[in-house]
Amino acid sequence: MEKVKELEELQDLQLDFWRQPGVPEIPIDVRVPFPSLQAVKVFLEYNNIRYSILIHDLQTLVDEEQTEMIRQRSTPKSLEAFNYATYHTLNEIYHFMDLLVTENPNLVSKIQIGNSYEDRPLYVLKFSTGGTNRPAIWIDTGIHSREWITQASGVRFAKKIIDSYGTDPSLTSILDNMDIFLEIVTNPDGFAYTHTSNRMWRKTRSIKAGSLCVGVDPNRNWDAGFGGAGSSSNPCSETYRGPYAHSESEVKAIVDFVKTHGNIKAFISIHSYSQLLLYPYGYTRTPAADHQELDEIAEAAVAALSSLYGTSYRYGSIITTIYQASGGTVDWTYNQGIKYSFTFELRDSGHYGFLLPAKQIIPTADETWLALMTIMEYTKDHPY
Ligand code: 0X9
Ligand code: ZN
Repeated sequence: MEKVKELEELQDLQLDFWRQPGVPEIPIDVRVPFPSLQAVKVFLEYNNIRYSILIHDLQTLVDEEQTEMIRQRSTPKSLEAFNYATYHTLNEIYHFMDLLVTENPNLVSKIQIGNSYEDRPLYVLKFSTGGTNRPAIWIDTGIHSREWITQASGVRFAKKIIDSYGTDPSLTSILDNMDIFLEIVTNPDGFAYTHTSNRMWRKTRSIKAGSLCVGVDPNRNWDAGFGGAGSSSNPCSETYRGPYAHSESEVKAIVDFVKTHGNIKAFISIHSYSQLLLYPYGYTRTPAADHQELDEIAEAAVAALSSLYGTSYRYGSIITTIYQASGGTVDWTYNQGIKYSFTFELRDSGHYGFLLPAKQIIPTADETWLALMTIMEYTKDHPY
């Protein structure tokens, strides 16, 4: 573990840590550019570090994913014709949102909470059956742009909400008492870039004076232990925290929204991969005041998730379950008083990683939905 951290510091090898060094239960996954391959092998063997190769040729997988997306592409004129079993571009997801709103005007509306660094609109779907400023649940997907299974699942969640209202008593009761806000493409600049230029782009696309490197890790940019261990001050790092807390407009838009709304009771931020359900804290080992309760909810949510296809999830606080991460989303929301703050790492557990085959979109979203329902139902039944 300590040794691998040395590898991380060797910037000229251009390594991309898909999974950072952390707890011993979770392996470290790293993407190695071809020219660095020999050096990395020598390093691992010299230090007696065991390793195996998960993906021999990443470009082949990326190319296959692209071919399949193009083959499945269509411009649906109604939600009925929308294909949930393929990955979509930014514009296709924007189109989906418009169909959803047009066909369900009494249940869902689209609000804009700000603009991205490159001036794309930051859209949030608001599911509401009325009332004013009802207690609310927030769900975001895609804050890390390369985690495509999350935006694809977000699309599916939106459809689930619409289909479940009036048919599923539990979701119906939730929406009769609370609003749900869903931001599907939380990092649109990064997402567009994963489609046009670099499938493995994680960060925002903001430009820093004095550095050639682009982007900030939007899951290190929040004002919760900002600047602490488990985040980087180096603009070239994949975990670069940014020049100051909330420097990224994509983050600031959510911060402003949460503060202005003032009545958000559950906040769920969705990432991939590793199959985890996590709660605060990530920046400190001090347990959250509600640790016990959050742990019980997580246990129940993970059980519900597994009930569908047997997918196994681990759960716990961020710092004890994966690694220390400072400036993360849900640490900030928790410190703002949103007790039910959770973050997911969806499928898989390290076979395809970020390149999860499109065949797994529907099963992943559907099992995750059961965990979301558990958290939302609990939130509704435990007002605070
Ligand atoms: O390092 C991260 O930001 C998260 N892992 S990821 O591979 N999605 O980048 C883990 C940090 C804390 N966990 C979450 N907020 N999900
Ligand atoms: Zn992530």
